[in-house]
Amino acid sequence: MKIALINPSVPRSLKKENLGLAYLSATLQADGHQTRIIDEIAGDDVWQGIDEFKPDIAGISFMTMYALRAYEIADRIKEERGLTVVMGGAHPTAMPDEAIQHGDCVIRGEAEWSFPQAITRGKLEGIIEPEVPTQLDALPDPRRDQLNLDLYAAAGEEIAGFSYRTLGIITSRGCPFVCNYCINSKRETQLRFHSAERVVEEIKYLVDKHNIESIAFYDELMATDIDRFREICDAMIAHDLHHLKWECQIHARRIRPDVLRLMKRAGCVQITIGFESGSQRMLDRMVKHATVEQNMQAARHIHEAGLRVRGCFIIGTPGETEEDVRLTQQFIKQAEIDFASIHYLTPYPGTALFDEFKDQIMKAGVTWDKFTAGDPDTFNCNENMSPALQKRLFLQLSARQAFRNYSWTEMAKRAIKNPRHALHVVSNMI
Ligand code: B12
Ligand code: SF4
Repeated sequence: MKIALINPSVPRSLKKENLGLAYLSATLQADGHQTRIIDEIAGDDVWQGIDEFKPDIAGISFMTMYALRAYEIADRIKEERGLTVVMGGAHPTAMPDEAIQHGDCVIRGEAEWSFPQAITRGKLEGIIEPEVPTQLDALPDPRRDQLNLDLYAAAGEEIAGFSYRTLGIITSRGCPFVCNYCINSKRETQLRFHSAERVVEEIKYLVDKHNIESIAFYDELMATDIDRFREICDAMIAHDLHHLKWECQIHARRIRPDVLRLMKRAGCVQITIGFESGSQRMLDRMVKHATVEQNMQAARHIHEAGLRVRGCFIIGTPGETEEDVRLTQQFIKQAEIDFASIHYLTPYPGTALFDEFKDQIMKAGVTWDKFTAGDPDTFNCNENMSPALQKRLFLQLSARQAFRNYSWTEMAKRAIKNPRHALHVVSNMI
């Protein structure tokens, strides 16, 4: 069979490669199918791609913010080309009954084994529960060569004022924590890992073929298995890959000074932590399983190891007040966060938070394209602060951080790209 794997794009798409499709392509090909990734984010035209490749099946991948575009593509493919349409990714997994209205089949969760199996059984219809891969190393190497990786590498990543040619890698799947705004609050799958050997092979491929200067670990959380994480760091040093600059996401409770020192030797420059709030009441409401003190201590240890701290913070948690936001601001200052990313709380489908507000969200008639975590009007879960107040607090926090977060050149680039937003930020600083 010929299968087109489609990655839709929307105006707010980030230029980051969809590795899920590259993984799927690999197992489909191993089963004897022909595949092509049609990637709108990389500038591919879906209709031209379909006309050239002439697939039997169109697979579409999307998270919530891409759902409207994905449905538009799916409806047109069914109407005009009459192909079998299969959908997967975070949004169809969370909202299968909605997605199935636009296609023949939804495969929920990780579909490397289930997609080819469903084709073999001739059963590409309805909602399919996946057979989740248990051994990640048993999966063939993702078909990165079907993605325009040079374009993605060139889009780069800015760390500490420098922009590096960067590509991503996934070394593990799953997370042991259950934060209520994250899909792991409802996910039942186990934590699984690629071996350090496999990770190093993939990194070497990206260095040799795409000349990367930096690697982005797309894992939900690194260092969940400290021994394996040490093995990865040791292997990067042993294979001379520690010239790569990298950052990764770690939970505050998994920060250990000895591991931080090893990470620095292996090329790590920055660690991202979802601190989320400076108020213990809010951390408990989010089910963060961390205390403000643990968060503060994690930041201290990271700085002591000579690494930078990127902190993620959320505004708009149910019950949050202006005083809680002030505590967050105080935390950012006291912990000397090097780069603060501020987001509005967004109840993504597939999370415990979404379930809590589901009826109101559906009644409010929100549109999925707003689910970017950058829009205070998406849906307000907070009873104490209006969207307008949240926006003001968001801009104040962001503006105070701007000079720490970005180099002058990066700020100038951003101001040229979006002058109205720049003016807005500056006016909030005054
Ligand atoms: C890496 C990652 C990113 C990366 C790269 C994204 C990318 N291009 O793939 C970056 C950092 C850029 C990113 C950004 C965002 N992300 Co993100 N991200 C992840 C993360 C941690 C891992 C994704 C991943 O690579 N998994 C491994 C691969 C193998 O799995 P996969 O991509 O899901 O693909 C598998 C299945 O989904 C399925 N599948 C996928 N496509 C298809 C298609 C078909 C036809 C079939 C049958 C199956 C199928 O099979 C694949 C193979 O197993 C997930 C968490 C998670 N567990 O999914 C969040 C996650 C996907 N992200 C999320 C969000 C919200 C975002 C942002 C909107 C938030 C933000 N502001 O930061 C932005 C938006 C980016 C943009 N503007 O384009 C949410 C999505 C929730 C939702 N309902 O939409 C998740 C689930 C995290 C969460 N909050 O719980 N993200
Ligand atoms: S620690 Fe991160 S990945 Fe894990 S449940 Fe919380 S938000 Fe999700």
